[in-house]
Amino acid sequence: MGILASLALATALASQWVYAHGGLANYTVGETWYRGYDPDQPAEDQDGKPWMIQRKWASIDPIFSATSPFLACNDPGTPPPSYIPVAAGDNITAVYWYWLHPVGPMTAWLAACPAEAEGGCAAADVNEVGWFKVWEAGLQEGTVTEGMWWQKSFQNWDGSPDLWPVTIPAALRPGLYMIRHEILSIHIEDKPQFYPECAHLNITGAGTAVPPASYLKKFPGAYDPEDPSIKINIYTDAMRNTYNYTIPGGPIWDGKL
Ligand SMILES: *[C@@H]1O[C@H](CO)[C@@H](O)[C@H](O)[C@H]1NC(C)=O
Ligand SMILES: *[C@@H]1O[C@H](CO)[C@@H](O)[C@H](O)[C@H]1NC(C)=O
Ligand SMILES: *[C@@H]1O[C@H](CO)[C@@H](O)[C@H](O)[C@H]1NC(C)=O
Ligand SMILES: *[C@@H]1O[C@H](CO)[C@@H](O)[C@H](O)[C@H]1NC(C)=O
Ligand SMILES: [Cu+2]
Repeated sequence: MGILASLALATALASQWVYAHGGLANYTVGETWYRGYDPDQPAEDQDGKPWMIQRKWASIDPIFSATSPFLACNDPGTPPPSYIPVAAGDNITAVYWYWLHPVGPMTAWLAACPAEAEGGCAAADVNEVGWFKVWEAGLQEGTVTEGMWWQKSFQNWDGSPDLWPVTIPAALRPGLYMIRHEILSIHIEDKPQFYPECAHLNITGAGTAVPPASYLKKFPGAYDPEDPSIKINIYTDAMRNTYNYTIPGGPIWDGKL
C-alpha cells in the first residue's frame, strides 16, 4: 500500500488501540451502503437526519452490565427517522472497521416494532419488545483461552472492512423490525464488555412466520449476570483445557418450524 494509505491505517490503528473499543459503523444490503451513527462525528450532523437508520450510540465504550437498560440498543439508543429496506431471505451485512477484541461470542437479534400507524420502530420500547436471536457465532476451534473465535476471524487488517452478514429468515412475516447486533468481549477476567448496536428495518416478503413466545427475550433480562459464559475468567487452567463455549441467550429462531 502507498504511504498515505499506510499512514491512514497506522492512524486508525493507533486511535483504535488508544480507545480499545468500537462499534458497528455501516450496514450493506446488496450493493447499497447505509451509514450508521458515528460517535466521533458531531452529533448535530447526525441527530434526526432523514438518512439515519441506526439508533444513536454516543460513545465507543462498552456496556459493562448485563442488567443495564442500555444493553438493548446502547446509550442513549435514540431512534432514527429511517429504515433499511431488506427482503426476507436476503442478507444484511454489518460493517466494522478494525474490530480488535478477539474473544467472545457474537449474536444478532430481531424484534418486531409497532405498525407504522402506531409510530413504527420510533415508538418501540427497546427494553420491552421481544427480541429473537437469528444468528450466533462463538468459539470456532481450539480452547477458550487460545482458540480461534469468530470475533477474531472476521477481522481484516488490510484496510478492508470487517463484514458480518446475517440472513433475515425467509419465512418471517414482513413489517417493521429492529435488528440488534451484539459483540460480547470477554478478554478481561470477570468483566464482560457488551457492544450492542440497533438499526431499523423495513422487511418485505410474503412470509407469515413469527417466532413462538419461548424465543422472545428482553434486554436486559435475556442474560443472567452470573452466567458462566458471561462472568468468566478465560485464563484459568480449566479454560486452557476447554474446547467448547456455550453462547448465552438461548437458541436461534430460523423461521423453520
Ligand atoms: C460508514 O460509516 C462511517 C461512520 O458512520 C461513515 O463516515 C462513512 O461515510 C460510512 N460509509 C459508507 C460507504 O456509508
Ligand atoms: C449470506 O451470508 C452467508 C454467510 O453468512 C453466505 O453464505 C450467503 O452466501 C449470503 N447470501 C447472499 C445472498 O449473499
Ligand atoms: C416499508 O416498505 C413498504 C414496501 O416497500 C412501503 O410501502 C412502506 O412505506 C415502507 N415503510 C416504511 C416505514 O418505510
Ligand atoms: C462446555 O460444555 C459443558 C457441557 O455442556 C458445559 O457445562 C460448560 O459450561 C461448557 N463450557 C463453556 C465454557 O461454555
Ligand atoms: Cu474495547
